[in-house]
Amino acid sequence: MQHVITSDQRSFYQENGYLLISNFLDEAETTHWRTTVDFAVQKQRGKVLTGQPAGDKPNHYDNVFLQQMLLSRISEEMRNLIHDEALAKIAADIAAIPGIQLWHDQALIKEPFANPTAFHRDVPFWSFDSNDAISYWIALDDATPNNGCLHFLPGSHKSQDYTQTNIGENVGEIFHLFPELTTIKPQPVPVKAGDCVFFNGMVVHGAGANMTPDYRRAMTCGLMPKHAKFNGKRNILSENYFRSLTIGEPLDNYEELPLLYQRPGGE
Ligand SMILES: O=C(O)CCC(=O)C(=O)O
Ligand SMILES: [Fe+2]
Repeated sequence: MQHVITSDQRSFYQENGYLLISNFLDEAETTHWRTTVDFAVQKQRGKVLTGQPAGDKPNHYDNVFLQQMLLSRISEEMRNLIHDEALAKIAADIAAIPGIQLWHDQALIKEPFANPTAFHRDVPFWSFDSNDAISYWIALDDATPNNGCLHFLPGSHKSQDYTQTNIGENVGEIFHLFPELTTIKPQPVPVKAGDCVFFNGMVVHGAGANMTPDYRRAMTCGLMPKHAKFNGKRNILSENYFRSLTIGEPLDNYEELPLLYQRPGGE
């Protein structure tokens, strides 16, 4: 795993809201991540991936990708990968924040001929408002504009409008709520398996359709700046924890939202 982040990379991230690190994982690590994700996905779904094309499910969203969430809670191997302090430190270095808690992990698998992922921001779905959340998206297969690589709107992470938009049937829905975004040229980010894209939770991003008969697999994690404040949304919080919270309270329950990295000397 590539550990060293240069100041140029940090500046690119701060300016654009995303950063591609090519060859983030070496070949053996990539194989290990892919095997671990496949295994955990099968365990959670109770069945193997059969190569069946998308388009057979009644709900549009279910034909965008198979979304297998919180795999680190059901697989020890997955937990070891996701809870790796070195990985969380890289994210903290890129985002320039002192501490990181795990918001969620998820495998996002575009099945053959899957629908596109509509442009959206992630943070508006989550239980805190912040411009410092960072996600990583590790490619387990090569991804290109042909099979649904990510596309970003550079600079769109600087907004503090946390209004939620759908990941629905219309790729461009968000542009109707935020017409100013139409002036930004979307940037496709093709990747090889083992590459990693780090991106700000407020950057607008989406992915194209999978126009191929193969899977496009990725493992992603949403990371929360340590002790971000509860905004009243439930999202992935357990019902008990959700009910115990008042708006504005720091999300400091490490059983629900594990502390992955804390900079030495940070409070
Ligand atoms: O993989 C995709 O199609 C979308 C990824 C995404 O929206 C995310 O990881 O937040
Ligand atoms: Fe997203």
